Amino acid sequence: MKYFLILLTSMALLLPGCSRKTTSEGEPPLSVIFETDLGNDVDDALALDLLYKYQDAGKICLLAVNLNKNGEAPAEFADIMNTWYGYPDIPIGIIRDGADCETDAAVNYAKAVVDLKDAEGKPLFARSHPGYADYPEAVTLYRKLLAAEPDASVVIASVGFSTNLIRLLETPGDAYSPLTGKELVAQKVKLLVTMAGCFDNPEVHEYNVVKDIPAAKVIFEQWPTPVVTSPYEVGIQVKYPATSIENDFAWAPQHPVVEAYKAYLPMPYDRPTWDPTAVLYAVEGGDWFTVSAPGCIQVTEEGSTLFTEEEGGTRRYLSVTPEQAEAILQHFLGMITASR
Ligand SMILES: [Ca+2]
Repeated sequence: MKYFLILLTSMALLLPGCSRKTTSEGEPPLSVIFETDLGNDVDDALALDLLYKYQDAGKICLLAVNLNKNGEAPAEFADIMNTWYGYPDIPIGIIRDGADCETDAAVNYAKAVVDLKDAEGKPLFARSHPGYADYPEAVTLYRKLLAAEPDASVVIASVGFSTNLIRLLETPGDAYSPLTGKELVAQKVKLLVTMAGCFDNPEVHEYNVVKDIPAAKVIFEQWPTPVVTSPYEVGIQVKYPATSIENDFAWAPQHPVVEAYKAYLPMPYDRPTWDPTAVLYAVEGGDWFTVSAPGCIQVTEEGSTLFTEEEGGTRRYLSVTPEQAEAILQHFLGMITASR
């Protein structure tokens, strides 16, 4: 038994990016996988900042940053972020032939930050990873990581398109697990939290849904675990203030999140927290929000998301009152302004 415990401890030390120490409440940290389209809207970068701060606090173990936006820059930006925040070993998974979104933003801020140079012409921000060719496909990384986790333990926070997730469901058994992707998800994933959809206006076709409607349809209708989504109307009510981006990171001469903000839109601007609200629910649960009754969610051909209350349903969506929106904003300010 003693030998077994030593072996387990050694294995824990070898796990990437996270000490697996218990929280102050004696609970193991929550295992989280971040599924993101870094480089489109800048709120992905803010959501990632939040995740590192949850990891600093011992609340989560960030198992991976998986990208559903094509290209080298999002991966290199994620590597810059991992390195900046002191977690250079958190794995990064990439996508090939993902959703076409290259011209959606005026500027790919991930590329803008990656291209920044110092006065000597060297890359402004440090990297840890040797290069793009060595990144695993996100789907492969999911299988590897999920197979190694306890049953019903992993929370996926998905704040981009659902392409990787549908591809994961469709995978056959492999060297990591004999289970199909759908079986593996059903066994290992506790909860999928998405930033997706709009429930107070069916005429709004939310971006993360629209960019891959077939994938979103399968995820909302067939994903084999509970799904909770933070829709368009939540994040837009909690706007992260430009004053915080301009002032609270001033301790660093250059900060990758601030540089991302500067590249994305002309400063100063407040930005909705679509993705940070999904991360908040993924880590802290529903106390900050109004959580719908259980039900089902259908995705139309045009990209509307339609909720129907249903006893025993496994889909829920979030909403916020003005008071809840203000409380969430103050909570974000408290966390994000920590000097990192
Ligand atoms: Ca996003």
